[in-house]
Amino acid sequence: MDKELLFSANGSEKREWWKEAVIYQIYPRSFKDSNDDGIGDLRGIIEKIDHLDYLGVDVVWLGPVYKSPNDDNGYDISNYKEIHPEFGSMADFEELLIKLNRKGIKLIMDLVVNHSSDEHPWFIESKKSKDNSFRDFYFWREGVEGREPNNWKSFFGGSAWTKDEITDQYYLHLFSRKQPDLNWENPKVRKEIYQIIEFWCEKGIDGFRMDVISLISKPMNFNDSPHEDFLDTVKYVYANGPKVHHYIQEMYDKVLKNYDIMTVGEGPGIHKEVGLSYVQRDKRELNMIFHLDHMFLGAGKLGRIDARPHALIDFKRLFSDWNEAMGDQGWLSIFLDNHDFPRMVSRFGNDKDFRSESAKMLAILILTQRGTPCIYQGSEIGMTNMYFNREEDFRDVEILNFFKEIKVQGDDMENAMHLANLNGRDNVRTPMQWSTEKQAGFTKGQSWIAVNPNFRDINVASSLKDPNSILNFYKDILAFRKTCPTMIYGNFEDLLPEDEQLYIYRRYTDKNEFLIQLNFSDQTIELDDYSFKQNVEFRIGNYPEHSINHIKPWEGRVYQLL
Ligand code: TEU
Ligand code: CA
Repeated sequence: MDKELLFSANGSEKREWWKEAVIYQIYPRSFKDSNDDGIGDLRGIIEKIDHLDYLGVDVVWLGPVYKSPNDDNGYDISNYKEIHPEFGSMADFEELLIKLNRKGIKLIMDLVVNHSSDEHPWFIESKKSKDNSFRDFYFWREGVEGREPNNWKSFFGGSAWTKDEITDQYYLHLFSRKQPDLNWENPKVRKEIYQIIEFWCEKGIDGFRMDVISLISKPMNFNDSPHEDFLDTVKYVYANGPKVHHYIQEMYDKVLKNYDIMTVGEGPGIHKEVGLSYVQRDKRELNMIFHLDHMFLGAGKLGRIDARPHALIDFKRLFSDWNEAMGDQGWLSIFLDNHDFPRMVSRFGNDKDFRSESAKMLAILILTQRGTPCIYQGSEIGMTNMYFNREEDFRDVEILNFFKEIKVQGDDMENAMHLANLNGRDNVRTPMQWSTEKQAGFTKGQSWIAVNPNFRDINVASSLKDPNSILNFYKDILAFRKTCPTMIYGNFEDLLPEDEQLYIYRRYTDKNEFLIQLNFSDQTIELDDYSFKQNVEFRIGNYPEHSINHIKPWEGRVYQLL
């Protein structure tokens, strides 16, 4: 069938390459080490382009590779136009881009401009004096009665303000104290940032994942947050600020509109009432957003670090609500893990008794929902969370600060370790597991972070040899999605919203209809109540056999209605 015709779906929707693409997220530090210093790098990624090509992904989201003191592993940038020597050179970057493009794979970069590193020259200047020309590149405020300017808390624990002795004022950092927030109110800051965007677009990259873009506009009165719950403070004080859309539209007008690029905003605090405002078609802002509502499901009073199990009904309702919020005007990227959240098969599947089945079933979910799927490195082989036995094995600033707070408060360190292992970010930063060689073939040096000992059973090399591996299932379902415009442009409807174990939904246009059935339980479930009467054709599933009268534990399947 003619590609144009194939993808016109129900004809009303304009085709967009970034809607049809599947993104693969690389956390460069943990992907592949080429020079045996124990740290992943650009040449390591070049070595593994064939893996990406085999899988059939269309876009690589490359995590930050800029100069950085690595307080937050590259999300604290000290030079936006220089490649960190740990990752290689600008020539390595340009070679990676060319070689990806030769395989028809695009590359988007991580744009981290809500904050810089405190080692960025801008901040080094800014802190020197109150009348320094870079002073208002950041937010500096007087303390109040010897205390911080307000009650804002950092995502990484403690106050969001740190006092600097040189000028005896506090500066704002919503993340670590080494990540001072940039003052977007200052047109000079915005001008510098648009220039950085242009610099990378001129290199030929294909877009940006915009880090915490929802936080760039602060309420300039800096009043105390009235919210007890930190996540409410994020939603209603830090995020969706008064000028956030003005800034993004200016960014679009000044630079984004000049390139055929993909822009995906990461949006802590973006809730479904405001989601469309960032991505509305023809609104000169972003193509799509990663909302985080499902990732914060079950978050306790300490935020997501003490997330409790959540009900499938709540998970399903979120997907339906967000589909409704986007309608045919907006667009999402669909994901179930990334470098900030536990491994998807551990969090949403059953990584003990049904690891392979549930990993494949979750792949069906992210590849049949309405939105641009994003696969995080290692999910394609069903990598799992890891248990770190010792405090010193953790690497993530968020966790290390959490442990410090627990100790200061004299709280239960054992429980803190349990929570860190359950919900911490180090889980998803263990090295990509390439083979059964030492350190999973990631490095011949000493890896910067422990390798998951289950690499002997879970690795790319073994997966390639197994036609029923998770990897080969991802390859198959990615290929299926490419032949199926309804999975991209079709409408979505949850057919069983109140069921506690089953997720059954349809994707449809005026020409085609697909039924997706997912069993989020360890039980086989009879389907006589839900079995459909129409004739159906089985398209893909994660078990060798299937029956329309029952669905097995963690079974997922896609039928086309005839
Ligand atoms: O994460 C910001 C964000 O969405 C947080 O909620 C995130 O989940 C983090 O774990 C705090 O709980 C982005 C990046 O993805 C993250 O890696 C960075 O640490 C952070 O911004 C600061 O740049
Ligand atoms: Ca290296």
